[in-house]
Amino acid sequence: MNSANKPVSSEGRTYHVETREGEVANRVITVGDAARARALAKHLDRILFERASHRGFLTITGMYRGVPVSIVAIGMGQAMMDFFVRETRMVVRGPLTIVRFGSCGSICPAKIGDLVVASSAFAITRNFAFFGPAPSGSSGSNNSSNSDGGPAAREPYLLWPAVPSDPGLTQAIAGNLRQALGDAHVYEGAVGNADSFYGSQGREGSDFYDANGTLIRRIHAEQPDAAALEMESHMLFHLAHTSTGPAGAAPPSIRAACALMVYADRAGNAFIAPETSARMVNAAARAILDALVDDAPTQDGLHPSAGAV
Ligand code: R1P
Ligand code: URA
Repeated sequence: MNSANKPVSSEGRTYHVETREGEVANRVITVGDAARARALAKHLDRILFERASHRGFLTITGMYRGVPVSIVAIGMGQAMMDFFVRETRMVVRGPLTIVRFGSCGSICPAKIGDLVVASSAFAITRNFAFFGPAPSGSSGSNNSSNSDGGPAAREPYLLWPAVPSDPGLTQAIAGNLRQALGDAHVYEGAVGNADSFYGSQGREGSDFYDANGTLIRRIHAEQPDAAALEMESHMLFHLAHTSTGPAGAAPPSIRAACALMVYADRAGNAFIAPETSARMVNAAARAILDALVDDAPTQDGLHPSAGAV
């Protein structure tokens, strides 16, 4: 992207995440919620930089075992992951390693309190053409299959091919988590990145026509190793897979992995209690931080001004 396409402030900060060169480390853990970011940051030896942006991003940069690490809370959904990855890529020189530490609903034997490490991630998107209204001049209608909308309109949801995580980083994270939590509590599999918590994750309700009663069955049929559903991992893996910059670096310039705490057991309606999720973050924090600093062959481009918190 040429600089005209990079919206930055007069201070050189990206428009949405609000970081600039020297403030973000080459090793990053990204989470959904700011409280999780702060809980992880308690495991750092030292905090060098912190900024909450006007668009809901929180970046905390510090040192872990003598290595710079950033923790970035991004909120929810593919668009926020896209902002975060692209704007972070703009301000970090050299290779970038990103680990998502999120939460998910389990569609495998993993139970609330277990973790799922993503071997790959695929996208699940609502197929708007299916729901209509049909293009003018055709006879399709709302709340039924829009049969005039072409082949893509026949399914209410589109399942996109899985993109693998970085294998070395993924194995390092899975190995560390098994040591920390026990083999029985760590699962590996494909993660479905849905564009909604509701319709495209197969949650049925009567307020909207979602046509999703058989969606989870279809996911298992088309992606047999599917283990969990959430909302950001495929965008992360896709952008890592397509990363080319910065200039001079051999693509892909981003390596990515993802570990997810099971918050919902989709075989039933159970959802995690807040005290259990806080315990899980603390139990998994060092496993993930250690994998990130041990495994990633990245350079550290932190600028001394990052010390000015
Ligand atoms: C939905 O409740 C959110 O939780 C999951 C989903 O991906 C979505 O962002 O992850 P986080 O806990 O990391 O936000
Ligand atoms: N996050 C999701 O996206 N889905 C769940 O079921 C739980 C957490």
